[in-house]
Amino acid sequence: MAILFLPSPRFHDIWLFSLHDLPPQYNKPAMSDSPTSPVFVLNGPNLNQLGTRQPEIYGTQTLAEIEAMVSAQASKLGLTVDFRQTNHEGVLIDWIQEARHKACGIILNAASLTHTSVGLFDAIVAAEKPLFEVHLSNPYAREAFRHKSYVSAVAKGVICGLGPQGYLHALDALARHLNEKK
Ligand code: DHK
Repeated sequence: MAILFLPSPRFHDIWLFSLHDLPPQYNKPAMSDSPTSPVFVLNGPNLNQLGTRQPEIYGTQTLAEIEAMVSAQASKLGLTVDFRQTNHEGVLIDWIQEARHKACGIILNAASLTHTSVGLFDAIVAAEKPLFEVHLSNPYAREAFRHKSYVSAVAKGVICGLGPQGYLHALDALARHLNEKK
């Protein structure tokens, strides 16, 4: 069992804890340093409807098909992916917090939350992970409210308007970034 020493408020004392007794901020192993940590590929609201949702804008591929493409590309690059979708802002923020400890990097299509969520911005900053922003469509060629992104300011790179291929480009860019850091 792992043991951690922490200084007590009575500074000359030392408290002994089992790691299992500690609050979560102390007992998270640095799994994300491991080369086997997955890339978190996170998808926001309404992307579960890909395939039938406005195909003239988002294409005809389903999210499951995109996941299969991304997983295949990841294994060519020697990476694994944890691919997820949620319609809920808080869940997306929870996943970005989780990525801090469990992922080697993040690919994020926050969908509509891209344009509204300061919470997402704060979570990305706190996660301290390389993050690539993806959009299937090109938001800059659409309504003005899509021209602002809270994600871009804290992303390593942004890929938009290339459809599902954008996820693959993001994965390539992340792999290159991780290799450069080695
Ligand atoms: C997806 C959405 O759902 C929109 O809200 C964004 C993004 C664009 C995309 O193109 O993938 O504005």
